[in-house]
Amino acid sequence: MHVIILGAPGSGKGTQSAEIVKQFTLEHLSTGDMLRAEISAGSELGLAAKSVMDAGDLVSDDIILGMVENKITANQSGILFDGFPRTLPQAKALDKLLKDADQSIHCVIQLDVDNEEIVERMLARGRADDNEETIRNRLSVYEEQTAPLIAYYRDQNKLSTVLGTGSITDIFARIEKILAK
Ligand code: B4P
Repeated sequence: MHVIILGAPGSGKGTQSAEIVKQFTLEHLSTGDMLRAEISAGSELGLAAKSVMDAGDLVSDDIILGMVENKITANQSGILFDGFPRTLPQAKALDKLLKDADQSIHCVIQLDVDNEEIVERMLARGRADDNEETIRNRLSVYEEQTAPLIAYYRDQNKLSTVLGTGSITDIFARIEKILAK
């Protein structure tokens, strides 16, 4: 089983992913975490990604696809994709990689949270890329480049939208119901 968790920046993808992998046998693949690990390691890729992330923009599809390809082809159990894909070219490349291995995405969980709550949460989180100007840019980049994935997966009958507000436990209970099917 391969699952995608989709949603605006700060909608709680990472938070819910941590809960999901406790209950389901899925490998957690977070492109955000992978990029932050590259930055911490001071790698060339990390250096290139840092300024893009600090500005609230998306790292290039080539860098992202280069980073995830081996993880996807090596996986045996099923993957929880967190923060990937974030653009239509990434989604199409993922479909192709899985198709070549006779696999596919089973389910896409979209976390629905309004922008005001998102801004509040991210300001409280206080990560390096969590200042108000960057957050506003990330939200508009999301609308332009990532939100079209909602229709992409809805058209394939793979999309489930989950209300992403309330307690972490309540939100997870909503997700668990969908994944248990
Ligand atoms: P990500 O690491 O994916 O992070 P995110 O979208 O900001 O956050 P997420 O939705 O996981 O929210 P979280 O659980 O932390 O991306 C960071 C950057 O990396 C991107 O902007 C981009 O530059 C780059 N990038 C990553 N993947 C890429 C790709 N595929 N292509 C191109 N670029 C890519 O939750 C947010 C906060 O809310 C936390 O403080 C949490 O504690 C709190 N929270 C969570 N649930 C809550 C709840 N129910 N109630 C109250 N607070 C809650």
